[in-house]
Amino acid sequence: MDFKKKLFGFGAAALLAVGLAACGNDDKAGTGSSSDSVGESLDYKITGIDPGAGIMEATDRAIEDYGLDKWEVTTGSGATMTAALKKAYDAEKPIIITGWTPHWKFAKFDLKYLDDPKGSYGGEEQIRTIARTGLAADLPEAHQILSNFNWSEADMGEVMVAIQEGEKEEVAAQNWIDANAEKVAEWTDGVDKVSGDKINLAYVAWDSEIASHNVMKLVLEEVGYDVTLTQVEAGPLWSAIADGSADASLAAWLPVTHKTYADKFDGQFEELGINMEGVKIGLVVPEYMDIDSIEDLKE
Ligand code: PBE
Repeated sequence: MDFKKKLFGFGAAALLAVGLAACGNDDKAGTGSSSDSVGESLDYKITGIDPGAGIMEATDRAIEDYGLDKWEVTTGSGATMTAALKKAYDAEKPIIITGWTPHWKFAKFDLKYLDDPKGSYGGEEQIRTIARTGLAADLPEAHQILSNFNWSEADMGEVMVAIQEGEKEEVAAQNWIDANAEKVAEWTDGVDKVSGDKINLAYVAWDSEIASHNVMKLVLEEVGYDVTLTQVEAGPLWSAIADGSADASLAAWLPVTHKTYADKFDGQFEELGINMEGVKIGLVVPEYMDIDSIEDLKE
C-alpha cells in the first residue's frame, strides 16, 4: 500500500482505498484479510486475563493443539482485557481476547467466537456452586440457599450490564433482587432465619462472578447472615474452599474450565449444584475481523 501510494500519488491512493473498503477488503486497520496480517498486526498476541483463570490454561492448550507456535497470550485481568477490547473496537483495530459467556461485552460490542474445531475450549459447560466440606453441618440454612441458587444468562446479564454502566455493585444486585422477588423466594423457600452467623464467599474479579456474588451476598444477608465477599485469584479460591478458610463460591466453571482445580482438590470440597447452564469460554474477536476459526491463526 505504501509503495502504491508513492506510485499513484495521494488522489489515486485515496480512490483505491475507497474501492478496497467498498469490497470489504480494506486492511488499513489490519482487520485481517489474511491470516498473515492478523498475526503481524497483533504482534502474535492474544489478550488474556489473570494467569489463574481456566481460560488461560485452555488458551495454552489451543496454542499447542493448533500449532500456533508464534502466538502467545498476554496476562492481565478481566478489567484490562475489556479496556483493551474497547480501545481496539473504537478504532476498528484487530484484537483477539480470551472471552466468555455470559459477559456484558456481547451486549456492548459486535463480537464472535472463533470456531474451535479441535475442542481446546471444551464447548458448553456449567457454572457450579462449591462449598467447604463442613458447610452443611455448620451453616445448614446457607447450605440450602446456595444449593437452591440458579439463574439464567439473562438474569446475570442484567446485573452485569448495570454495573458496567456505572451502577454500584450492591445497588445493581439489589435492583435485580427487587425485580425478581419470586425467583429469590425459590432459593430461600422454607429456610429459617439466622442471627448474624458469619459466612465468607470467595470469588474472582471476573464480571460474571462479581454479579453473582453480589446478588448472593444480599440474599444471605436478608435471611440474617453476616456476609463477607473475599476477592482472590482462582488458585487461592479453590485452596481456600479446600482448606475451609472460605465457606463457598459460585464461581466453579465445570467440567472443563476449572478441571485442573477440581481434580487437584478432589474430595476436599462439596459440589452444591449447577447455578447456570450453557456457559462457554473461547477466543473472541470483533465481527469486523475477517477470521472465523482458530485455525485461521495458523501461518
Ligand atoms: N472466566 C470467567 C473464568 C471462569 C469465569 C471464564 C474468566 C476462567 O477462565 O477461569
